[in-house]
Amino acid sequence: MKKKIPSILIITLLLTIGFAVAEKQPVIPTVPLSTNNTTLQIEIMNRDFDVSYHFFQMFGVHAVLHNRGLVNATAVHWSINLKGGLLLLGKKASGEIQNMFPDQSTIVSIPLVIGFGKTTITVTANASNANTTTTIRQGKMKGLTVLILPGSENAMTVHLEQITSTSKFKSPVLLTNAGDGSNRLFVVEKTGQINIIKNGTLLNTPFLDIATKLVKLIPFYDERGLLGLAFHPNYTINGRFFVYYAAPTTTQGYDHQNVIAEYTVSTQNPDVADPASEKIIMSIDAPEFNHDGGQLAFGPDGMLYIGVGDGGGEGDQHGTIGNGQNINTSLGKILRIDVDHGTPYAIPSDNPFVGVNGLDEIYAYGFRNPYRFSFDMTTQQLFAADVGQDKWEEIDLVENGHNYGWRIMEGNHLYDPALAEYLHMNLSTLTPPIYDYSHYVGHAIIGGYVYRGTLSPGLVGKYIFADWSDTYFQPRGKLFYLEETNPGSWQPMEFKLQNDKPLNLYISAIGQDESGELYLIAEKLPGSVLGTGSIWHIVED
Ligand SMILES: [Ca+2]
Repeated sequence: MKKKIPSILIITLLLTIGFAVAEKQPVIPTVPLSTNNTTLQIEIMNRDFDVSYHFFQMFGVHAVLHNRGLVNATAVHWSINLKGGLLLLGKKASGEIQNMFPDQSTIVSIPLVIGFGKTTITVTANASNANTTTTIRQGKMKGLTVLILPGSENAMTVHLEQITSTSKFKSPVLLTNAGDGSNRLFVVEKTGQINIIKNGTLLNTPFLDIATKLVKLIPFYDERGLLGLAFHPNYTINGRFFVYYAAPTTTQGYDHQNVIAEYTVSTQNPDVADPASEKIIMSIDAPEFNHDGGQLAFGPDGMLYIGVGDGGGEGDQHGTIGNGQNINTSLGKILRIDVDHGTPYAIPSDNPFVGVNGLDEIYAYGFRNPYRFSFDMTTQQLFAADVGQDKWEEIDLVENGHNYGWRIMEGNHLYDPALAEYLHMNLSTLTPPIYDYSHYVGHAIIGGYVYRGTLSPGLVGKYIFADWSDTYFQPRGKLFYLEETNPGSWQPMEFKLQNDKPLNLYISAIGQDESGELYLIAEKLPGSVLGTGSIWHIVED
């Protein structure tokens, strides 16, 4: 080394050895953190102010190493290599971390990359007590920045075909069907409208507009509004359907109430509902504006399932034990009711808390914000996506009476283990997610569906889901799938997209039509000020 300028020397040194930043205090886990066989997990991610607040981490290439095993990983050797494109600076970096605690995340980087064009990023890590793990992703270099392109290595490729490209939806949150053979798509806008797309055309008159019943929404970002719609399994005969929306409340100390209401279709026109037919089924006071859940779905048992958030704020701090673990509140639950009996409903006799302490409506508990869930049309399994707090997003296979852990757990990770102690609860009684991913990958999981359509045979049996965006400030939604490669073993993949183009959209939902085809519901800007919402058919390449 004969460099005479010290700063050049430092930069050269950094580029050669890279650096690693520990981001998390060690915790001692008492439950398995992961079903992964390997201990080390690598995620290559986009960095920006939103994640790091470190200006210089906007540049370069960054990966998070995660120790998902139950023991310390020692002598963790890592390397990052870039190949391809016009690369002027920052080809590789490597380093060693002496010790990684279970559940510890550490960011490793090539701090400065200067280049243009597509590049292949290979990150490898091994430890004295863990096998070599490699993750490969494609990136696009634009001078000082490197954008990670969609798609895991060896992932399937899909393309998106826009439906009614001229229409601009305001905060679309849901797309569903009536199951009546009409093949109409029902698109719900958070602002209170249910629209119909019939034979590819958006009808001028909404099916239903309940804007006047809603709380006043915050224009730029709100989690409240019209969030849920489900048609009765015998809709063709009885014309009944159900909605979930945020209405004002008069209860002291609460922000709004989430209302589950029944409507019926007009007797004259199948494309409009009868606005005067409303029957309130249930009202749930919510203390904060956020974490509203909102999914409604009829199960294969004919019961109505309802996703209710934990009441909002952050960290589930309402009440002495929060709401997720409080079996005497609807908040933080998936409820199950029988809307064909009773007034206004009956309780299915096999709900877990019938005849014992606990709210009879509860089907499963320990959720933070089960914003979207669905039943597999074939296996009838209930897949729920629970939006996480600050670190982990999760997918749960929901079963009668199970406890999914929030706020003791966030994904597979301890969040408030003291609460388990306080409740004298053994952590082994909690049901872990089938998959979780960190906030380095995305910020809010958007639950989807198991594909059971016919136009994309390669997608059959895969659970297709999304993430809203990996940053609040840019529309960087991602589309994923989860495949059960062996019983109980779920393999996650991010879809590759045709032409390698990032979506440049915030994803707000996945929708399903009568034949099992799936749709992406997304917007360019969150909020209801501008109508930037669009709908895309997801098609295998
Ligand atoms: Ca009870």
